[in-house]
Amino acid sequence: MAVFEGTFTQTEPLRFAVVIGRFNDLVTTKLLEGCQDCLKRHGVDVNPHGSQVDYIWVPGSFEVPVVARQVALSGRYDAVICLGAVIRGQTPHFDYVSSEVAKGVAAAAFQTGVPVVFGILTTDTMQQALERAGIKSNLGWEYAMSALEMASLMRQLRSNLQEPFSGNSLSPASLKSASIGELPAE
Ligand code: INI
Repeated sequence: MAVFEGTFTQTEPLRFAVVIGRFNDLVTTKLLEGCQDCLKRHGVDVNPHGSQVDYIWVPGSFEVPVVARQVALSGRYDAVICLGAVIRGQTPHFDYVSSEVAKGVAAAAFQTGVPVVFGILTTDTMQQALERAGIKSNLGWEYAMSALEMASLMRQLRSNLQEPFSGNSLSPASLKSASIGELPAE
């Protein structure tokens, strides 16, 4: 048997998409800076004109999941990092926005098989958001660490895990369309 764990080295082949909500950009630009700092210090070329990271801006956190899903489906990225800030004091529909975004980000990862990092700050006040985006610590750094780890882990799993039924070429797509009764015996 084996133990699989993501690493933070050998980042040269990794490709990331960062989806950023413009709403509360005082906070989200700081999260992005923390995220880029982390990626850069782990050897990733964060230049938007380079080959490793693409940046996609959307109006607000609510729009993040649909775009995260779309970029994940492209097959171009090892991980997608979602950045946003939903602040309770600013909206009566805080609970709707934050829960929809959380569900949407989780669904984007689950439906595509690509790690999608939940980097959406949900706080009661702007002060709390700023504290988490650079004043005390910068959670953008932690989100980038999760993306690096998951990107590396998924690559390892793809290259190490064997097809469940040797001799058969059952892809995840064919498994999805096959009924249980049609699966070959081991
Ligand atoms: N978007 C955020 O990212 N954070 C918020 O706190 C927020 N507030 O307060 O409403 C917010 N609203 C915009 C929302 O994300 C959508 O962009 C908008 O509803 C259009 O669909």
